[in-house]
Amino acid sequence: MGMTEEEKFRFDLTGYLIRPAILTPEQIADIVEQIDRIKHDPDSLPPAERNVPGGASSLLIDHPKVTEVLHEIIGPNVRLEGTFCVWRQKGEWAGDLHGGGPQQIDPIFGYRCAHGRIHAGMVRVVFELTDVSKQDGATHFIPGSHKANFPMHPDHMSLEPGERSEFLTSYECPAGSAIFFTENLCHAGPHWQRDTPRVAVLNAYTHLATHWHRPTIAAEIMAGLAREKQAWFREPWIADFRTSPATHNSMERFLDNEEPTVRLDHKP
Ligand SMILES: O=C(O)CCC(=O)C(=O)O
Ligand SMILES: [Fe+2]
Repeated sequence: MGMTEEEKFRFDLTGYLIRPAILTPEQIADIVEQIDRIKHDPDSLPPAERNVPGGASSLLIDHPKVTEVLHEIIGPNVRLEGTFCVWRQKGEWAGDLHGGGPQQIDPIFGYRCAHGRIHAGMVRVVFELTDVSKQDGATHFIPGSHKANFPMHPDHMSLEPGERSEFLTSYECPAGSAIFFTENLCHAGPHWQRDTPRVAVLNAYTHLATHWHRPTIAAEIMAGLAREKQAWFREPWIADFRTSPATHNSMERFLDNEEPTVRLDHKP
């Protein structure tokens, strides 16, 4: 159980890590089918499954091969605070290189390692649901940039062919793989190159004390999740000092209570 020493070395050195083929072919097929319908025929799905993390994709919330990594690189208290799925056609893209350098995404979400332990404030987990090759245009990284001591240099920030940093890299992996990266790593979702779509789910996990993304999950999606899954979206606080000893905002406490998840009724 847990990460291997080699995985920890790799994640700390580069800022990302791939766990290949953690999903079964049946799980992959069910989630691809759900995302196809979300993007192309949402009315064919019950309301609770019309977006991630509902329906078949809910197994990604707390997949054991993901949870054990998060507990090593974020800590024992983790929340899932944002998720989206993509059906990315050739030529579509998510955006330019961002992150990396000394300022980090924000110090409270920063990457650090102390006393042999990694403390990554926010970790993105990409679940690739098709086989991906290095040329396809999946998420690209500048390895090591999560620990860079100088701001990202403009010469290394282009995604244009022929102008790319020699350090810019991507990955190849079989369908059903999880790619973990700290949001402090300089990364991008470049133009998709393949004739067949990129089908993926991208989750953002953080420390229980913090909240980067404003919640956007629809109330009917959340209501359709099992209580153990909802627990990943509990409110961001650590201790309630009205009791003695203080009450800890643990998963177990959430499961023993009727308390709702984070508020979902915000207007943009
Ligand atoms: O779409 C991608 O490949 C990456 C998107 C991104 O920047 C992120 O998930 O933080
Ligand atoms: Fe990003």
